[in-house]
Amino acid sequence: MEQTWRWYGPKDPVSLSDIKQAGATGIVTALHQIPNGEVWSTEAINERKEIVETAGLSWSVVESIPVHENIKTRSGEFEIYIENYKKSIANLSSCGIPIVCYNFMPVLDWTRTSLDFEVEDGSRALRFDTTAFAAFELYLLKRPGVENSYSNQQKADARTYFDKLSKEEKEALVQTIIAGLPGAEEGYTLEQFQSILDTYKNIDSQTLKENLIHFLKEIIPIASGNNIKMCIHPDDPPYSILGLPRVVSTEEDYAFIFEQVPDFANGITFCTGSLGVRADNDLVQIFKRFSDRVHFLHFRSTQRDTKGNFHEANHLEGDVDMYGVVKEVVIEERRRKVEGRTDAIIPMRPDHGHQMLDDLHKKTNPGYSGIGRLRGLAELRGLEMGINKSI
Ligand code: DNO
Repeated sequence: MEQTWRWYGPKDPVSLSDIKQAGATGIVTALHQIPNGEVWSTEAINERKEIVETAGLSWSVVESIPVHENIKTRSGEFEIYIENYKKSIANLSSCGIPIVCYNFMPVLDWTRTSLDFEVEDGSRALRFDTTAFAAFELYLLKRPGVENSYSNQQKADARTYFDKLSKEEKEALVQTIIAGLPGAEEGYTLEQFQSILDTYKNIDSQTLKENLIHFLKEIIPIASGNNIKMCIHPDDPPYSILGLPRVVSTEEDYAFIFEQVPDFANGITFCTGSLGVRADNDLVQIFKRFSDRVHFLHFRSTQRDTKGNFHEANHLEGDVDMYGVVKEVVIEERRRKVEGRTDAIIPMRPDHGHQMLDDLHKKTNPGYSGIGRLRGLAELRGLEMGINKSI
């Protein structure tokens, strides 16, 4: 695996020099300063590339070129945004950046209800709590139709939870959910949030799937012709929230996407933490079935219960069979080497990490503090070496 690290650009409190000391060689970054939907110019791409290369690192993966909401809903200026997306892909190709990660989650990118859940060892993790989320929708957002999304018991639990929250805690819950986690690009007020949810009123999962396939049919030939590998990130969490459809959560979802658009430029960001939240996702099986198309790896683990609640576990703990997945990666990389493929080494980044040690006293990007990810990378690197030497 190529050891990579997500970097949010020059304002990231974790510097390129820190990343080098963590032992990563590749950078995963995006031009967050460019508004969603606009073209990434070669000047802007080269400027970022030079910063990365001056530090002795290489820009391995773009995460992400965000997909404009109009493309997901196939409304407004979606045709222009698709053309702009194509131009960005061609520009990245001309600058020699080979892989582009993106997602197709409606309205919100990844979502949590708490950014500082204390785990047993005293470090802090990201958590998604379904009762807290229900309280947000029912009593703060007051989403029309929300009553149909929850049972009476769930509503009662959410009420009890909500009644105990202070004003500050309510505000923090709203901010955590809608103000945008790092990399999500968009942040909203409650009013804006409801009005953008309304744009999905007539979009069920069948329609969202069609919109995704339409986007891919436009984009993938351009990526393929430019030697760019596109890799879709799974939904996080991998089930419906806010009454919105989700179309990239399961093995069947992937099978459908690749059946519709078979080109190998149409690939996967294999995110163990997101996929691992569903007990019915067999990660080793999903990896084996689509291994050829895995262009990028996000490795982290989650600890779930039977109600959809989860928090982020240490990288080698929790519900993810990390040994099983890394073993399949090693096998896949060997297979690609034998075939002479130039993409035999798959970029992997340690995804998220607990806030711990000195980072507990710093202002960090939630999930993206330095030390927790350093621990994750070190463990994953050791796991890979052990597997490599023993099979
Ligand atoms: C969270 C990330 C997501 C992911 C995007 C991909 O930490 O994994 O923000 O980058 O969904 O487009």
